[in-house]
Amino acid sequence: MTITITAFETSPDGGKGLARDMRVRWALEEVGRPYGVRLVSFKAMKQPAHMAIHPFGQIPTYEEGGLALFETGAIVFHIAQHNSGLLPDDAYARARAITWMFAALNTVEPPIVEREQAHFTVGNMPWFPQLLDVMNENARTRLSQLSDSLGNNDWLDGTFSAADLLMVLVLRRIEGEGILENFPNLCAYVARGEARPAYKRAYSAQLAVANHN
Ligand code: GTB
Repeated sequence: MTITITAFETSPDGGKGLARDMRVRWALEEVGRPYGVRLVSFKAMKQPAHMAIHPFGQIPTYEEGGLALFETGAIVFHIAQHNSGLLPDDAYARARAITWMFAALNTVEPPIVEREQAHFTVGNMPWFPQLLDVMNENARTRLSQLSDSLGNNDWLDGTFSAADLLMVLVLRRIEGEGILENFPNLCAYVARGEARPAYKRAYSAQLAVANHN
C-alpha cells in the first residue's frame, strides 16, 4: 500500500530536520518503507481538504490506503507496530520503549518547545528575561534527569527504538542554545542518532524540498 505523508512546502527552518515530518520520514526510512510526500502551504493547511485529515490544520499527516493519521507520536507508533525494526519483540522491552516514546513527547519536549515558543509569543515583554531564566532552568533540570538516566548507554533502553528516534529529534530542537551542550552524553546520543543511515536519508529528503523552493 502506498504511503503518503504531508510536509511543509516552505519550512521555517529551511529543511534542517526540525519540522516534525522528520520523525515520520526517519521512521519510514528505518523500516525501509518507501513513501510519497504531498507538500502543503501554510494556507492550504487550514483549508477543508487538509483539515479533513488533520483537525488542527498542521503537518505531518500519514495516509495509507483508507487510513489517515495525524500526530507524529501516533504515526511513529503505527509504523513501529506494523513493521519490524523500531520496537523490541519482547513484551516488557516493548512496553518500556513505548514508555520512553511518551516520555520524549510528554515530559522532555514540553519544556523545550515552551521555552522556544516564549521567544515568539512574549519575547518583547519587559519580564521576558526573568521568564526565560525559569524556562532555561526547567529545560536544564529535565535534560539533567535524562542525562543521568542515559548514563553511558548508547540508547534509552537497550537497542535503538522508536523512542530514541523521537528523543533525538526532541533534543535537536534545543541544540545551540547552551543547555544541551552542558550534557556531553546527550550530545553524543544525538550524534549517534544523526549518524544512522536512515536519519541521513530522511534529513536529505527534507532538505531537498527546501533547496527546490
Ligand atoms: N503534536 C503535533 C504532532 O506531533 O504531529 C504537532 C504538529 C506540529 O507542530 N506541526 C507544525 C505545523 O504544522 C509543524 S512541525 N505548524 C503549522 C501550524 O500550526 O499552522 C513544528 C515545527 C515547525 C517549524 C520548525 N522549524 O522551522 O524549526 C520546527 C518545528
